Amino acid sequence: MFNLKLFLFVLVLGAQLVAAAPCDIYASGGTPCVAAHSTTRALFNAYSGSLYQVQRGSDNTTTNIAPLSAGGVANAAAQDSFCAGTTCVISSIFDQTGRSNHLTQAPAGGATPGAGPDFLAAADGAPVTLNGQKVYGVFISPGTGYRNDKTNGIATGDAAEGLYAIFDGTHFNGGCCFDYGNAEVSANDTGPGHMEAIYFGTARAGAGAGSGPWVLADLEDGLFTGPNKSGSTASNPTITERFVTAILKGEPGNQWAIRGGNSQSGSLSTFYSGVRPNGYSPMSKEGAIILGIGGDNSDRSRGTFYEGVMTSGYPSDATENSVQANIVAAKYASIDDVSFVVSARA
Ligand SMILES: *[C@@H]1O[C@H](CO)[C@@H](O)[C@H](O)[C@H]1NC(C)=O
Ligand SMILES: *[C@@H]1O[C@H](CO)[C@@H](O)[C@H](O)[C@H]1NC(C)=O
Ligand SMILES: CC(=O)N[C@H]1CO[C@H](CO)[C@@H](O)[C@@H]1O
Repeated sequence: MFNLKLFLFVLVLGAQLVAAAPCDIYASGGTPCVAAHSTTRALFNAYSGSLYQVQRGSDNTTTNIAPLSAGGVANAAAQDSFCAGTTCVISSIFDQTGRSNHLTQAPAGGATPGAGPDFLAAADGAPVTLNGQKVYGVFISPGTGYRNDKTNGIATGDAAEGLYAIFDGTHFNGGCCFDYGNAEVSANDTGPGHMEAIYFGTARAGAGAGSGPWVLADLEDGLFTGPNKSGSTASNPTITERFVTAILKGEPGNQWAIRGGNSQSGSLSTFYSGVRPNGYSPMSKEGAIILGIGGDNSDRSRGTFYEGVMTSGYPSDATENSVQANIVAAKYASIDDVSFVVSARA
């Protein structure tokens, strides 16, 4: 008798054996990663360098956390050991592309004049599992932020780029702005079109359907679901998943898109694809990278980041769909689900 379950299992196993990591997939699609950030896993199959750095409170020393093997998940045990009996913060999130687009403590900006730099995330703030192995995400509470104002290869002006990020769909607020992506190099608001970053939360401007949270686009001077800033957008749903894959991309010719899906299963949906808001084409992207803050260092938001990339070129939907398949196969799960994961593997 034909065993459907066995057949699907072998199919999935086969897919995993040949599956490339997200940045291998983007490269195959002709839209290579120019920044790749994750505290949970390598985003290239061949990557075995440092993923992130932690600094401990007892003596202010640092250590770098690498994958357990090339292309693998982070060695969280190394963090636990280094941080035992003291506190630790995530001091750097390294760029895996070799372009040194690392994220470090964000300086004060136009929204926080005279303030010191932002806080760093508690290193143990967002434990989850990847295929049953514990790893840590980046837990952003208000006042926390990361930035790089001197990047290499990130889109500027109207140049094409794509982004994805995985967030905790249950950790958010309505403060501005839990973002990941392209922002001003001055940490000041320099006007419409100077940002192209993924936003996640319930800030009302440009809200989607329901009460949120939503995957929105922070294009500066507005969070957008599509061409318009205000009003509810039926195609941009309230996110209810524990892990959300959020996608934003833009290219010359007045074209951009927002997509999203459940990082644990299923495929991506396109929430918007079409023209830019009035006044946003051509774009004036500046090429800095932010995480957890707005382009002017607005830092009143909360959220959790697990991994994300920025590409050169406008990725095809098919490329992004393959990345989503890789994300699902990576098996993100909340720590509450660990007993399930372990027993399922036994
Ligand atoms: C760690 O660095 C901070 C900030 O520079 C300083 O205030 C603190 O005294 C240092 N702690 C130790 C144990 O060196
Ligand atoms: C940001 O704007 C403030 C206030 O306008 C200004 O003083 C500061 O020089 C600007 N910073 C940069 C890096 O341009
Ligand atoms: C209601 C509203 O403002 N709709 C506008 C949304 O954006 C498109 C494209 O710019 C306009 O044509 C609509 O009028």
